Amino acid sequence: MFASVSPASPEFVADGVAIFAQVLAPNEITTLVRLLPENIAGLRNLLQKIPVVRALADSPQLRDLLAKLGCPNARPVRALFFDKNPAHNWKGPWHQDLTIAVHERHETPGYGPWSVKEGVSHVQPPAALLAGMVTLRLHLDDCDADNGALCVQLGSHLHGRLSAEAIACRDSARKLTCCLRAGGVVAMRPLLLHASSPARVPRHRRIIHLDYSPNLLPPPLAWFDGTSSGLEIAR
Ligand SMILES: O=C(O)CCC(=O)C(=O)O
Repeated sequence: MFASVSPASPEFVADGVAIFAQVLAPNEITTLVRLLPENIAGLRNLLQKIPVVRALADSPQLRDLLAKLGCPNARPVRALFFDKNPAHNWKGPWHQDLTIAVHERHETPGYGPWSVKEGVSHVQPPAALLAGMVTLRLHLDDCDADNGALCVQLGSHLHGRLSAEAIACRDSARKLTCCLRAGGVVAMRPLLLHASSPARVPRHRRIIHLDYSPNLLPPPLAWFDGTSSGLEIAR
């Protein structure tokens, strides 16, 4: 069930994160900003709601990044929008991204617990599936340590799924604060521990978060990925 992968850069393999500058052009950022709601903390299911995001997720520029990361066959499986702004200046504690969106709930060994978010079934898959996934975070605004940049614990993705106790013990790990200009992209493994603080100087910090996987789910489970059945990513 798990696809074979090409070699990624040694830094991405070891750290679980890589930063790319100037991936989106200013006109692409303007288009995306116009399509996104103005004053919310976040939005789910962008692959289904915003066709421009669906097209961008499979665009040559993002496919090129995925190839550099050693994931040339990964397909978009989920898209989220995060914004910190003066009305929604939130923080995220240290965590790993453990949940995927699926077309329909089917009890499957190794998959659980289940939840429903905005009417869509979500589940925690086996850590091996998460380990093969990659997330691209597309930055629509400049982001520095003052406006709630994401902080990651380098190499933490190599330890699999971590318990709450293990996460609490890891605070001395090597960290990176992901500061970058609008148009840049942070690539990371979902199992990488990450957190972010409220902005000290609140202003927009808009990010489109795209999850990719090279793998199919065990049938009848299928990704909720904006295709009719989720099975199309097998091509
Ligand atoms: O964008 C952030 O600051 C945190 C996002 C987050 O919690 C996540 O990707 O799981």
